Amino acid sequence: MAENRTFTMIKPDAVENGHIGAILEQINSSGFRIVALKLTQMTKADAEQFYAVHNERPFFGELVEFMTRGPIVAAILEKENAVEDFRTLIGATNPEEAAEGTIRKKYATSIGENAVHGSDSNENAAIEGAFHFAGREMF
Ligand code: FUP
Repeated sequence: MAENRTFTMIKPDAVENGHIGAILEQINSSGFRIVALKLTQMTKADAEQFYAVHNERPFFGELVEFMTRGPIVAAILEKENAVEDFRTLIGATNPEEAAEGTIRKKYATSIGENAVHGSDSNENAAIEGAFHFAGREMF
């Protein structure tokens, strides 16, 4: 995947709370182009693989439970400096520490249920995008 792309998920909490439209609008109006997009639901095995880096952490079980409890919106986004700029747009992992106006500040309810995911490196953006999308689903 190109270096100007990142991967995001609108997580089950934000989908349940009706925030898909508002979050996509904020992403678009912040200069990101949607390259791939779908409503989907992760299986337990999917979530365990996606978050394998966290599998020793105390919150791993809850994280897998949460991420599989309902549909998510998966998307690949394109913009110059996409990974870093998208992390700025979503704000800190813990919404209490997230800057005013960020997506997590506005829509997240807790550190565990924090509304959106954003890749933390170009390498992980490529891995995570390929996890959710086939080549012919990316534009
Ligand atoms: P981020 O890169 O901001 O998504 O944060 P991390 O990769 O550190 O964490 C991934 C997910 O694990 C978070 F979105 C929510 C969950 N998590 C917790 O539930 N508790 C924590 O203390 C840290 C992370």
